[in-house]
Amino acid sequence: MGYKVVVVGATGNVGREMLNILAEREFPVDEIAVLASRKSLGTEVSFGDKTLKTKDLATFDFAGWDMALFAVGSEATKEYAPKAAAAGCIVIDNSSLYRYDPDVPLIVPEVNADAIMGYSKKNIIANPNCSTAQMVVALKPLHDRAKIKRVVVATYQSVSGAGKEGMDELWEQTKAVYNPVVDVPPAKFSKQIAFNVIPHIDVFLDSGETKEEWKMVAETKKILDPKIKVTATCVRVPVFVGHSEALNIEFEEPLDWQEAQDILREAPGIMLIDKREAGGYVTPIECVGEYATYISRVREDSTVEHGLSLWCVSDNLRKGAALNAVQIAEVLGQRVLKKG
Ligand code: 11C
Repeated sequence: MGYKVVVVGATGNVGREMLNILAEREFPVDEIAVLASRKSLGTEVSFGDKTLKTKDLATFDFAGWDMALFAVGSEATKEYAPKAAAAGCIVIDNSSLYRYDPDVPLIVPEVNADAIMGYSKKNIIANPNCSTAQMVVALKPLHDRAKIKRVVVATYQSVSGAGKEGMDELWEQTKAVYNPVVDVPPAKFSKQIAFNVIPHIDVFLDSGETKEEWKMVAETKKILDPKIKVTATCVRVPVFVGHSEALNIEFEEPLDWQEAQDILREAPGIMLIDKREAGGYVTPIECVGEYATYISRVREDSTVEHGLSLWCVSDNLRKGAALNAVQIAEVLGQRVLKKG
């Protein structure tokens, strides 16, 4: 016996990946419903070797469904997630709406799967921001060994984080650079993204940080340890899929780079590719379609007492969103619903 699963926002980048990953990982599905907003209604999506027609989110009755994986914006989530949860369907939400709610667990299964039992307060579980998910997977095993005090992170985030429109803008602008009669002005991004980098993701806050930077701080504290200090600079780069991060980590206790490599090699969800030679590291294009968080360039940072620097890359649509949501569904199945 398996689960009755709903995917909400099934025609978007993340919704489609959720369906791919549910099928790839042979999640025990008895029945699946794929929902979309009215403008995408009737669009067909693939689930394994099946083709499914989307149904209307606005009129769907969530009663009798076990879980709903939401991959829509905060506005639609605000309207429909409480309805699903009230109908007894457990929501796994990829938006930022519930992440900071103390009554909603924010889960990265490799880091804090035990927090899942908190789902019952609202029948909702939150999925973190993509840039946080891969970072905490990398930090967790090192924190367990040597206690992290502070993290300085700079991100190099792909345009797929901004949805299909972001990907289209990079594609059209890149072509237009070679065709002077075509002009593709910035729309989704605030400046030209083709052949450029933009130090701005999500809205600006009064502090001068962007919300993306704030999310990395707040979510790391909630998922991993509220004592860890994080400062982030989040940058959009002209890459279609795969977020990269340069991390500088300060520990309470000594930890040399060889031991850190050994720890990371064994840690769940991590693939260490770290040869100190040309090409002995992972770049975003190589992680597309993969599950792992890749770590490379582990080295000592001698500017602080106990410091390491490293490079961390992952598929933002997978570990950063859809894969993590499906992993949460798996934990929910194993620990709570116990049907599969
Ligand atoms: C980006 N990280 O790359 C964002 C996308 O809070 O779930 C995901 C935003 C979020 O633009």
